[in-house]
Amino acid sequence: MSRWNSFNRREFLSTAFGAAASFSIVPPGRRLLGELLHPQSKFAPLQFPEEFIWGAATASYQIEGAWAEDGKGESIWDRFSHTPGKVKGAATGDVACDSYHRYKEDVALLKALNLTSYRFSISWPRIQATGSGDPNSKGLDYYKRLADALLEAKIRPLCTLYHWDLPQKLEERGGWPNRDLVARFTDYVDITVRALGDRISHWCIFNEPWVFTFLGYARGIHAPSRKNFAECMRATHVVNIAQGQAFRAIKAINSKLQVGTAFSMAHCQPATSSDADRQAADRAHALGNVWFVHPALHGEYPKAFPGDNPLDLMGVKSGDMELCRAPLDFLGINYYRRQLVSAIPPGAGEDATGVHNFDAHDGPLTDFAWEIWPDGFHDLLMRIAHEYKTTPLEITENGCSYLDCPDEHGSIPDERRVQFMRGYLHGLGRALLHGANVRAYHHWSLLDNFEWAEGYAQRFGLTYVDFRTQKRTIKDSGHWYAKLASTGSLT
Ligand code: IFM
Repeated sequence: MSRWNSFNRREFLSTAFGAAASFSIVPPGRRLLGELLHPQSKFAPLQFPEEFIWGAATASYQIEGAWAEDGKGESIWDRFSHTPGKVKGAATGDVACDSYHRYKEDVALLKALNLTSYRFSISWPRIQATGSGDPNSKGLDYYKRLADALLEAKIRPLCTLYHWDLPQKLEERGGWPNRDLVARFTDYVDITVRALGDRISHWCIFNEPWVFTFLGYARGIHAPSRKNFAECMRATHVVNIAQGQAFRAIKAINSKLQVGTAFSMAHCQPATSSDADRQAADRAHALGNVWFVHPALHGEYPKAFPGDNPLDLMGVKSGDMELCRAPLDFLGINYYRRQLVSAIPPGAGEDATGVHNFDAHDGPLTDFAWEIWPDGFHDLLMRIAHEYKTTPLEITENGCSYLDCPDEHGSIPDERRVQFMRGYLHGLGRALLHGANVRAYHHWSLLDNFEWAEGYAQRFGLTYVDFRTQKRTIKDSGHWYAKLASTGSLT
């Protein structure tokens, strides 16, 4: 077991009051705590706890490239991006940031940024080209080398087992709506964790299960590009069972391994104060935020439909909910957006929830037109901390896309990203003060990279990547974040 075990066992912010107590305030004119909690003072300097973990995140398909190298099979994202018309600018992840070959350079970047955690993902078709059968040792060796380089640099590897690159062959056998995927996925997880569990102690089973089921199977704007609500709902149930079974498979290998999932979450705010909109916002929270949390922690689906949840449509069988149960060691939260929610008459498809939710646009917008509203982050964290009291939280992603380029000196002055981070980290800091048990923050992303259907048209990196030369340059925001990571002082 790696040296990170002692790190894991540290008492971070074990209770709500402990969190507040260990969270000290830089004395700007010796303000009182009450004064700091006052909304007027929310941008006062804050000191994060010494043990707080600062990190950055990426994902295999978005950075690795080497799409057909060393025995890697085709994934649904290879197929999607190679299909004309699916991705902006006909972009693909064939090369992306070429991190498969440049991972040492990327670990050096993390080190230069003073980060102590790196969230990355494993490409399933690198380990099993067709999604089943014997492992590809070259694929496993790549991730061993990456994990070793991180440990050498004293950076905690936080590894996601599935960040959307399903082996294409499994999609051809029905994809996530097919219950057979549970056994296939559990087998892949077992192989991978047996090979890497001596080096990697922290695991995320899935990245954003809502996103890959709904955008992939209901809306068709992500791979595998299907548009069928019933299939999507079945996929959500299969993913929930797979999460439970993968959790047990990992714990059977080593019960000390720390296992969670990175869930996409938005702050769901009723569009008006009417009862109908409030109830709709609760349903949006149930389906969009905790549809994959509640079955794991409580063995049941949260109420997301005006009538009963459509368990038959989802293919729920007797005994399934016990399979979904998994006492996750932490909840990963990927937070980007606030949504306004209003009630509509329930219809078919996604409308069956009787919810109309849309991105709020009251605050300033990033270059991706996503609203900047740090209070939403604070409020969502407080809600999750309240609803799932005892489970520690890690921010597994948060970030923004700005298209700033190198200036005449070769620097990337991305002041807007600095302001974004300052705002969101204040929101996070206030959540800690208010008792939320959050122990880590990972910025999305370490590098500008392949942004799914947007191709390379969005830049989320702390590091600028020139995709013609693969030259990496730390942006001004990266330098700012490096200082925060080394001091814990948010000024
Ligand atoms: O790039 C994605 C990532 O893969 C999952 N979370 C959101 C990011 C920004 O869209």
